[in-house]
Amino acid sequence: MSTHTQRPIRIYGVPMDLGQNRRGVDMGPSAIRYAGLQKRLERIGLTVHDSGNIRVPGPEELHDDPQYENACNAFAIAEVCQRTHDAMLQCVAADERAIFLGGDHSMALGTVSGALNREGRLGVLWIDTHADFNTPEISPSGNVHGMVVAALMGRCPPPLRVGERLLQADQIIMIAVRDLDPLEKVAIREAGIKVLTMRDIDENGMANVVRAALRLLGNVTAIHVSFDMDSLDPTVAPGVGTPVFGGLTLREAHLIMELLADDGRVCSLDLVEVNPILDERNRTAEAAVELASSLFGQRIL
Ligand SMILES: [Mn+2]
Repeated sequence: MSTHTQRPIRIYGVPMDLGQNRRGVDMGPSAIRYAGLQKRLERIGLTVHDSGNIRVPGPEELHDDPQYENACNAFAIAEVCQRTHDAMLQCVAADERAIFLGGDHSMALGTVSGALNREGRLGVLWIDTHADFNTPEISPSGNVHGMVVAALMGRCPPPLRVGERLLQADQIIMIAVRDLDPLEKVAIREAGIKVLTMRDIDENGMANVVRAALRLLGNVTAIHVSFDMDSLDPTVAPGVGTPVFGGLTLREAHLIMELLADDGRVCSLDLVEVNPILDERNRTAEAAVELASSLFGQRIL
């Protein structure tokens, strides 16, 4: 097996804001590129290609679109996610690693469903304040970015199915969760998904939490990291649509990435929910770039 760490990296933007109701997150890919993502990765010796953005319609174009009850823009989101899925399949076919820049988290329906086609068995690390495990039946908001994991497991109605493979409960570990809706909490317990919460991090320390996650994913050959920037505390990442205090410090987030880099199995990364309108001088996008460079091999010493 050629080591993961020498394979080139392909970047795509998914400027989608259809999965939630605050404007601005569609500018996330520009903000992260402006913060110097490609240069930072090249500086650590990586070959990086940027393929530009996946085509995403603006909400203004969707006035006449059919709507699914309590899953806003489900049809349009699914179309974008199908294109995102196809882009990920190309990365898989070329044996490239991939970074997808959001956009809101609903785009992960495309990235993860595509990554499930990697050779061997895929594991997913979902690093997020929220579990994104609602379904249209139980979602308080109807926002699809809060349903992605349920959709990936085949628990959402047909518009929210992309690709042929479903994610299994033992293929995903959630880290840094601290804000669940009441019925979502019940659903996630019943589904048997392993959730490593902020309390686990407080009690055991981040290094032990990440090592536990990697042990639980011991039988996977490739790992997709879905990093929601709202997992960071709003004092370090203010530019997100749903800030919740009590989040990760920048160092805790770096440590996740550094330990994953040492592990060597990471094949793809989502960086989602950067909202430049709500940000302060692009610091959330800059944090995203720093974290990506740690994940792909930047070392302090
Ligand atoms: Mn999320």
